[in-house]
Amino acid sequence: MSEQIVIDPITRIEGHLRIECEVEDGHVTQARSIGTMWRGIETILKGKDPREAWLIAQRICGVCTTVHAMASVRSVESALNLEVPVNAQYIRNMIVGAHCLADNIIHFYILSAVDWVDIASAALKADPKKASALARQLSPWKHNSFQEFKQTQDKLKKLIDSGQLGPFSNGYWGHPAMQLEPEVNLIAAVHYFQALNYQRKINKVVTILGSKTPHIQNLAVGGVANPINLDSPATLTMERLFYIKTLMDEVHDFIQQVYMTDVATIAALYPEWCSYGKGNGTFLSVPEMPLDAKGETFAMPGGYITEGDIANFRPIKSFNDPFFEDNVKESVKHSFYKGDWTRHPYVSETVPEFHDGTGEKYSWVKAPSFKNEPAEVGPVASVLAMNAAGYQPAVKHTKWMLEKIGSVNSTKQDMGILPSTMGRHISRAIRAGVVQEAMLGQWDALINNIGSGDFTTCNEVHFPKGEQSGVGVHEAPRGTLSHWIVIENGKIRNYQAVVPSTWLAGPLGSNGEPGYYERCLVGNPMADPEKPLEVLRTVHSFDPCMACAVHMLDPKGKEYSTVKVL
Ligand code: NFE
Ligand code: MG
Repeated sequence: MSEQIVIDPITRIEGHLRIECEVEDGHVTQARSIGTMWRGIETILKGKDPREAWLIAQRICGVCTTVHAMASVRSVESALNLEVPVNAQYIRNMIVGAHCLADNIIHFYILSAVDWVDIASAALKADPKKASALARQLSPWKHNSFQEFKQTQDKLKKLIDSGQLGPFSNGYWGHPAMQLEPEVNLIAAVHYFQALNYQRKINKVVTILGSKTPHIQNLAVGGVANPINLDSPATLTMERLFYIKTLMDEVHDFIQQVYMTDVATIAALYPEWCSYGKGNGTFLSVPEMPLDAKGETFAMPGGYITEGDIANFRPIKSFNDPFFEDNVKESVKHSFYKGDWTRHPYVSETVPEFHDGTGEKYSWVKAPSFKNEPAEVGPVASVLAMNAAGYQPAVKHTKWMLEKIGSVNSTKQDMGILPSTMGRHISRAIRAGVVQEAMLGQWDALINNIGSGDFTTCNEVHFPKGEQSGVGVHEAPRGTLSHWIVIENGKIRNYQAVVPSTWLAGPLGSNGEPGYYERCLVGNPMADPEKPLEVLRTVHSFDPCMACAVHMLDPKGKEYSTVKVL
């Protein structure tokens, strides 16, 4: 017998997402992903000065706050063929890296670990002595002491006794799909609280370089607005740069000894989740952390993979690689926008037209495609591409994670597990290892370049008469982000953002192919349709951000649905 399940809203994500599933014999047979909110930022940008686009565009989201700023300045730079001083690239790259690590830490511990980790079991059943000993066996992390474990467990018990569970309210505690031993649950709970501290530390790097976060203030089309002056305290002094280095070093240990270790351990103990949630085998990522003024060499490679085989890797070589620029399209056949078209972003439009959702159009999210096919963007795509390119830090961290998983559950693992629900967490952790190394490399490069006497941080901008178009790409924490700008006589004529969560949360495409969440939910088990934990696992593995995906509120504040917190 088939049953329909509706989860609306999905919680522990950014924004408003509704998932509808058909369930038969304990498995999902069909799913629909529905973005229930529109914001219209692309429309606001029309007619503005391209130099201020990034300040508006980064308001698309307050989670991936820096990424739209980056993609936006890069789109204008691409349209104008404007070079960016290497100091500015290094400073931007450190912001990109630090933001990504903060985002990865928050996503795993705060937003998704509770899909796998039973907090009530950690509080009430775990032996803190055994848990601390196991944690020390798994990792050299210095904060795995018995005292730390005992204190955290006491704190959790107090929360439960008070009846006010705060962030742990309404979790699926005791759900049959929760499989971890109480001690492993306690390890993750201890690290949950530590994670709050480490995401703050790495976010300080973004704040110091960007002047504030969320929503940095230091970018400029053509570079950055941080003057480098070794004497003035108002600017990037050596003292500040060394403080940033200290913060990056502290977080370095947390990433490998805690985050990567915990993801590997939990992945090892849920092996079946390395086979649920697979996509169509098409992956798209772009290179990140440019190392030269033109954006032609990068610290981290990216590219396109088909048929799930890294032998089919086709690199995307530069910010202006026509292979990327020519092959991205968006369809609105199933989205709440006027018309029924599939267009390239330079000639695309965003004209809202709400339908009740019972017909062909059922979501505010558009459906992007690459070479006329949906593609998975995000950490799996990035990690596969970096391995395909033979990029050594990625090869090393991938090997480390796969071996760690194998050492916990005594199996031999290969990269085939990555495109899956659990594989997205594994890939995000691998990528975090790569990002933190690359970020430290950017710090060295900046110090060396300043040492050679180059203090330049911004190039001048001139807008020629006539029309220019450009794409700004960025490999954001949730995947490939691109901003597409058409400039006419110095003003924005068209602006389109094609965003990671648009690639993933989109509805059916123009040929009827399912969107990525829709595709990956099919086949998921469901032990108890009243408590659809397994659906949350797969949806959360993508780290949805609906503000990014749809970039409005009904101006009359009309109620579309009622909310029940799960
Ligand atoms: Ni609002 Fe985002 C990231 C972008 S969307 S979080 O990362 O771009 O997927
Ligand atoms: Mg868009």
